[in-house]
Formats: sequence, structure tokens, C-alpha cells
Amino acid sequence: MDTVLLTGFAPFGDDTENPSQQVAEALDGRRHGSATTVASVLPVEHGRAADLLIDAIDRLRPSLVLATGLASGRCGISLERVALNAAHYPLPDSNGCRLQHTDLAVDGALAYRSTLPLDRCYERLQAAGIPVELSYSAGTYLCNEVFYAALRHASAHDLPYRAGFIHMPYASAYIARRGHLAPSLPVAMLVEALGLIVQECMQ
Ligand code: PCA
Repeated sequence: MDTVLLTGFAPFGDDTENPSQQVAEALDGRRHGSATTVASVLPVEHGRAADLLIDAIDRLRPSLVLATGLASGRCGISLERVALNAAHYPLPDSNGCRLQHTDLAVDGALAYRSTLPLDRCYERLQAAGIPVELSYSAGTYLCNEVFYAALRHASAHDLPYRAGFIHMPYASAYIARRGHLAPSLPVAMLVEALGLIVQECMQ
């Protein structure tokens, strides 16, 4: 069986929902040709998030690893091009850890490129009427940390999976409930976007 590993993150900071968790749960079990999507929701915790992702990769041996998270303030789907060997947390993780100006891997490469077909994904989402951008910064918090871990693991062990990271804005219904406005998209559109990205990546 061919597996797509799709990860989201648990809520963090002052937010009580994370759209990436909702999208991952919505797509869990979704079939695409001979491939099945397996979703996992990672904690916003230094070390543990990346360890859980690598454990899932070693257990499931997926052909595609799509990691996703919330980027508050972004106006559309952000297709991340680069994972950086750096941690500089803008806020503490869920355990109160706040790394500053730290390397993720002491002797690791400075950066890895996403191995997803991002230009094709960009065109596919645009054609579907979904706001999308190509991004050169996945930040220096937990999203970049798992992105870097997934690509370093593939490179270090010569594993054949494609891996990348997708940031998304808030879910509109959450922002409406919260009252304090910020850029958002409906959950249904976020789910559609990730479904289309899986399709492009599995071609
Ligand atoms: N977004 C954070 C971490 C978890 C998430 O959903 C980030 O952009 O690093």
C-alpha cells in the first residue's frame, strides 16, 4: 500500500484551534489512486514534534510526506520552498521552551529545498481559485523544525519519499467566533487545497 503521511499541528499560543489539525483530520483515510492518506497531529513541542514525525515516517514508509501548519497573518496557502537549519522561536513552545539563535542540527546542512513539485501545485491551486503563494520562509519555529527534520532524514538515509511543508491561514469560522480579525480561508477551501496538492504530488 502506498501511503501519504499528512501532518498538522495542535493549537498553540493564544489560539484554541489550529486549521492544520482540522485539515489533516478531514483528509485522514482519503484514497488517491493506490495511495491512502494517514494523518497525524503533532504537538507544538521542540524535539518531540520532529521525533514523532520521523517515527511515523519509519513506521509507515510513505512515498509522500506533507507537513502543514498555521501561519497567522498569511493571506493564502503558502508553499514553502526552503527549510532552514535554525531555531529562533517567536514564542515559547507548549512546554515553555524558547530557543533563540540555535542550530537545529550542529553539523547539518544550512538548508534543504522542498522536494515537492511546488510550481505545479501553485498553478493547480490558482486554477482552482484558491489564494496561493510560493514562500521562501517557513519561519524559525516548530513548522520549520519538522520541515527540516523530514528533509534531513530523507537525505541522511537516502529515503525515496518526497517531502515539503505547507502553511495555511486561520479558518474563517474560527476567526468569526474569535472576533479579533485576521486573514482566513474557509476550512472547506483549505481541505480542497491540500487534496489538490496531494493529487499533484502523486502524479
Ligand atoms: N504553526 C507554527 C507551529 C505550529 C503551527 O501550526 C509555525 O509556523 O511554526
